[in-house]
Amino acid sequence: MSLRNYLISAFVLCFVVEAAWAQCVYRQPWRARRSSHVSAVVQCEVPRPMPRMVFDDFVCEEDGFIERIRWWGTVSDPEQLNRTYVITFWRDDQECGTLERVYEACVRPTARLVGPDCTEERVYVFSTCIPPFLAIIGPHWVSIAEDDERSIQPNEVDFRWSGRREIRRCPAFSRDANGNRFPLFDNCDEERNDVSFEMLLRGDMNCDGVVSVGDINPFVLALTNPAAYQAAFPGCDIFNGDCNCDGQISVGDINCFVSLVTGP
Ligand SMILES: [Ca+2]
Ligand SMILES: [Ca+2]
Ligand SMILES: [Ca+2]
Ligand SMILES: [Ca+2]
Repeated sequence: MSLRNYLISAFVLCFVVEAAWAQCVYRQPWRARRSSHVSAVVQCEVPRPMPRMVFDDFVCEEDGFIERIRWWGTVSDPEQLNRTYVITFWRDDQECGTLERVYEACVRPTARLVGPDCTEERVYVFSTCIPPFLAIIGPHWVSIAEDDERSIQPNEVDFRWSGRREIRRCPAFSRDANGNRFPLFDNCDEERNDVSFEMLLRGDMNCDGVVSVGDINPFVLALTNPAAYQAAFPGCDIFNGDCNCDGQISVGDINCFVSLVTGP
């Protein structure tokens, strides 16, 4: 039996139910050429800005888990790509600012080159699973920052988060260790930026916002021919298929993917 037929029969055999675990999906992907913004913290265990930490807002349309994130940025050296990054979520204050931190995870993402920005820096897209965060419906804030202590150059900037237009809801900003807040101005046109990131739906291989039988063929393609998958679904993250979160798309993801498609 071919892999595709196996997946379809597994799907058909299971009773199709709505997945019990709703997920919060939010898309604010990089669009070419905006410059990037320093975002670093002292270390995972001390998530204090060093020297600046960037925040942007996002909205969950319903209560749901966030289990996979991707973001775009530049690095001082390719060695920095897979170093540790700190993801934090913050409560929204209803006035385009943050209240307290409600989540923190230290992750080592996968990264892939996507192209130059307006300053000719190389922009990479980073992707990683995170321990699930249950986000309630409504606005939240996210910060993604370099873990400076584990970076390739402690006390130096090694990561910048790529800017993005149009600004959605509230403008992104950065904060220093004293709590001072700064707007993000693009280096090229001096206009304000948001930053580039997405909260992704695990198992959604065709990026239509749901996990369904329609994801089976794209999953098989991702597994067997990643380049063809990227060409067919240029706006999608192939790592949505990394169901077991080991940083690779492989046969080890099949059972997990089937359980996502067929529900609990
Ligand atoms: Ca550093
Ligand atoms: Ca925003
Ligand atoms: Ca889908
Ligand atoms: Ca995997």
